[in-house]
Amino acid sequence: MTGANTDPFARQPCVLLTGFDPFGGQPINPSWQAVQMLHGAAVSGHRIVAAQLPTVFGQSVQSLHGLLCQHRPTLVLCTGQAGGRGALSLERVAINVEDARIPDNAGAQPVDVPVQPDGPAAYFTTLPIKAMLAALLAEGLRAEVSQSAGTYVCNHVFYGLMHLLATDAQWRGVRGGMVHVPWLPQQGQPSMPADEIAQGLRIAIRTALTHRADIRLEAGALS
Ligand code: PCA
Repeated sequence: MTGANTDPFARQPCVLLTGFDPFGGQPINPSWQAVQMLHGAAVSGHRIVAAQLPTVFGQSVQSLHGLLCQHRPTLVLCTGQAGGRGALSLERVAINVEDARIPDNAGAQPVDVPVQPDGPAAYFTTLPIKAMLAALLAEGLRAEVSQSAGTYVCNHVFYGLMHLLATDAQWRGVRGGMVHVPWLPQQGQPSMPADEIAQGLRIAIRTALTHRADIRLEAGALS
């Protein structure tokens, strides 16, 4: 007997973890380098499925939709490179705008257009970002809550993900979010090694799986 039904992992709930292909003239994308390291890993009873999205408006969300249908994850974490940031950035909000400073990998450069013409202005992540932040800092990793995922392909994918999860009943209860990661050391400074990024993503996922509601951090609790 062969096929997916005999796969011992087939019935195990899964987490979909995406990274992007390189863009903007860079030879590598740290998000993809890191998520690959977690492919197949078991975290809190879930199997991690890592997948690459193209840095292309439109196609990236179509690809993500296909992955949702194929793997039917209980949690989705999209990751992308944010050059210039020195910490793992837990994104709070996806906004309904595309405003590209550089063309995407297919040459498109939308300016001031909505991701979804009939969609709300923004979606909040449904992941417990404060609990994730506290766990990352407790393990000695650099992390922060970010109030903007930008207006390029990462925000487009984050918004597209949250719109799918919010509007299609088949994804009821599926939670989603986005983490921006720093450059790798060979790309410039500030940076974070790929294995450290992967370790942080594993902690972030474990915390998200074990916290349905977020925690409240008092002012100064983490400083
Ligand atoms: N970062 C880009 C898109 C792909 C990626 O890795 C962004 O922040 O929008």
